[in-house]
Amino acid sequence: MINKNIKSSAAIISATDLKKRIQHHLNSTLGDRVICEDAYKNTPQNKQAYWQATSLALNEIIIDKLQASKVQQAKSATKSINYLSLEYLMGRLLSNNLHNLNLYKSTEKALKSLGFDLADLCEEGADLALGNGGLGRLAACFLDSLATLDYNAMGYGIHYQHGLFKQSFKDGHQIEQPDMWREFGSPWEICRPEATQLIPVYGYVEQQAQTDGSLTSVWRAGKMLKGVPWDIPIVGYNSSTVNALRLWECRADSAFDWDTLNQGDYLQAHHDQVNAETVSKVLYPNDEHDAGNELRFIQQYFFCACSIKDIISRYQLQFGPLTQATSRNFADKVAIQLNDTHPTIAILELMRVLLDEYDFSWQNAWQLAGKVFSYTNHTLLPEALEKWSVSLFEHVLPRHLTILYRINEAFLNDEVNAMWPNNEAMRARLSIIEEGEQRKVRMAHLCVITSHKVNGVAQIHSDLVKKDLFPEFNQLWPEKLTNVTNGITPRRWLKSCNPLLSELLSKHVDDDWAKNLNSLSSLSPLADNASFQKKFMAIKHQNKVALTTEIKTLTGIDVSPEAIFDVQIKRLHEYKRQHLNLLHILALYRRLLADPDLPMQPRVFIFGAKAAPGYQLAKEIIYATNKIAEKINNDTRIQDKLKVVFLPNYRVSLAEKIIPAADVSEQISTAGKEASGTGNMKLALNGAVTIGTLDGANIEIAEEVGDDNIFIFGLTVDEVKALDIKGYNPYHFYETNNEIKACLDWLDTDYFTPGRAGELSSIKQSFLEGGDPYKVLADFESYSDAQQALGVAYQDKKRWAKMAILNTALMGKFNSDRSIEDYVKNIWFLTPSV
Ligand code: CBF
Repeated sequence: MINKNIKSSAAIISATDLKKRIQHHLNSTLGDRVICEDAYKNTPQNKQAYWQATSLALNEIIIDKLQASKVQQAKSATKSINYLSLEYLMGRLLSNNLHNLNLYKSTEKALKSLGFDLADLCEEGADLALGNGGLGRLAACFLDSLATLDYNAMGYGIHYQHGLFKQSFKDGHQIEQPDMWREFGSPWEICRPEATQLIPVYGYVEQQAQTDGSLTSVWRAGKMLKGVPWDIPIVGYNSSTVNALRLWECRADSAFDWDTLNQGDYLQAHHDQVNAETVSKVLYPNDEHDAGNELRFIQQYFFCACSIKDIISRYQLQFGPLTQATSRNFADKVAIQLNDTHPTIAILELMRVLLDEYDFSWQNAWQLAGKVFSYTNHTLLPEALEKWSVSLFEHVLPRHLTILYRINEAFLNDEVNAMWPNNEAMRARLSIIEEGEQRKVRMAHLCVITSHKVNGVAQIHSDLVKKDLFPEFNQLWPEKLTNVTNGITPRRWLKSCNPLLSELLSKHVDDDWAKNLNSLSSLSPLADNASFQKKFMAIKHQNKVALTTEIKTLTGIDVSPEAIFDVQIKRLHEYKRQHLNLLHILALYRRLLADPDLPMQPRVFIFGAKAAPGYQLAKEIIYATNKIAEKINNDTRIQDKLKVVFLPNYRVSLAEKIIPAADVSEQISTAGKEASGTGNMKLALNGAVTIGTLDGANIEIAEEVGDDNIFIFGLTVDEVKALDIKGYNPYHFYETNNEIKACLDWLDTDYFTPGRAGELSSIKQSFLEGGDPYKVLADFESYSDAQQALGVAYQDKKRWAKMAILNTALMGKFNSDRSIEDYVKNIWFLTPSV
């Protein structure tokens, strides 16, 4: 009864054919790299070669589909969405692509006949970790959905030589090492030298007199960069479409300065090239804004400029010259989404190109920009809202700055003045330029002023964007600010990462749930069914056993699959409050030491998180967690009732192993701080029960699964605000709650760091002297109570199974296909090209 609708490649590509293709790549493309004798079969070298050959064989099939999609998209002349994002957290591609093409089974068979296990080979691929966290992973899920739904889409980003750093622990401390995802190339990429772009930068602006007496600004650039595109095919699930993610690599315009080389100065001759290459060298390992960093600013400009030129040339190739007369058609055929403010310069670049290279009038250029651009806001945190100094703009992009000034002038004089006549305070508040000792450009203001739509990423977040972040803009343009709740692709986050559960679901759901995730709701009546509960929980148990082995391999720690697997996996940040979790672990440990027979279900607390290298307190929280884990895990007095595991190098592929095995999902940010979260959706979809605050998408998850199937605790957004207004005093909790006091004081001792008292004190200080900006102490008691209730619920096997099943069954809303359809209907106005 399952997957009746799959229109797959499997029908045309058999295991025998795949085997031939794999062998061909082993023998010719890879230059016969394999050692055939049986004794060498499973060496790392051979496994790498087989992984590569399998990926190459698959990519060949994918590229055929990519070409066919291009033809189809041209034929249907559909509007395209161009997604501009500085980050794409793609993870590994082999398993996902095989699932999306419905070729997993036949490839498994082909490899088996060659003596290899496909699941094992999938482990060989490096993660494409070209992003930091939620924002980059969201972009990856959206690309999957766009191709699945047959929309004409292109993702644009940077071809970083090094993605997000690799994390290891040395004596508990985070160590960062460079990520080498494509040291020897990647089988998924296609270089497109024919689409190379030249990008001017630096220099000065000259006023040139025209024959009619007017003055025109002419940019005399100081340097040229070369953008070389690499395409990664994006395969739709059970669809005919393969789109591309186009990543720009930066090179020097000319490889050598031959004059200098001839004079014998070899190093100087390489100088320009090295400079240019640094632009796409490394992803900035920070969720937040790197203010004042020229290289980051050039990264943003470089990829925006390459992408805008590429969008225009792709348009012209298909629809003919772009002129003022055809500009309406351009707006009908092209939409550009700005993923956060990182690609804001694309607005200025489009304006510049239209004005300076296509002879558009100001009015026409501005109108066109408004029609094509829309912007997604992903955070309210002030430190993450980008502001670049005017002097940096002037130095790097002098022509763009003149355009920006003109946009601002028109906005203030026409729109602001019409609504708030002669109101200087309002002009200052809404201006794109922030005045002060150092004048700054507010990138978000430029985005909001230009875009026809601005969206937040969960209902509460979008409401706060309207109410707190941009209330005046909302007053000016009440239709502009809107919501699109985030989503996740069920292909990667269930079908591919949890094969056992997928199989069970497919047996009971009369539809292709990996596409129509809402159809899982038909499982709801089975939530009480004893036999279904047994099967569902047996799979959870099997996944936990598998994770147990992984934990042992990665950390040497033994954990029992009978314990509750309680998971917090996300970037390390104070607002996400990994330290609230840690404080509760300390409290549990104390309670167990006081009464080793305390009746409680054994718990394994599992963390995965990278801290930005410059974020000291985040790194100290990692260190403290590791040190506390060491002590707890080796304390025989507590009879293995408590274990703490910090898995190193958290990334997409590790998430794919943790999520299917999780019982509990920790979503414990301070209310109002997490815009949406998407890990919450992935974990719930795989049957983990959430313990969380009324923040971000947790609120919508609670609405879907019902109050009985989630553990909500803590202050609400309004209560957090009220506390701030009243004046929050963390000492009150320290002084009145004995458990909090004892746990915090423990951090000052050398109990967890023998002979080195005080090493963990900074966390306590952040709560007390630091003012506890994220209200950890205020929420502790309520969190601890919710944890207690959760522990009790887990012991009731039937109750827990029901909760877990309902979480899986009721996640339909969080399919990223639904998010994409929301964008399509309200923002992009696309039609499918098939
Ligand atoms: O919208 C996707 C995600 O973006 C962030 O990660 C971000 O970088 N601003 C937010 O922190 C998440 O809440 C959000 O889910």
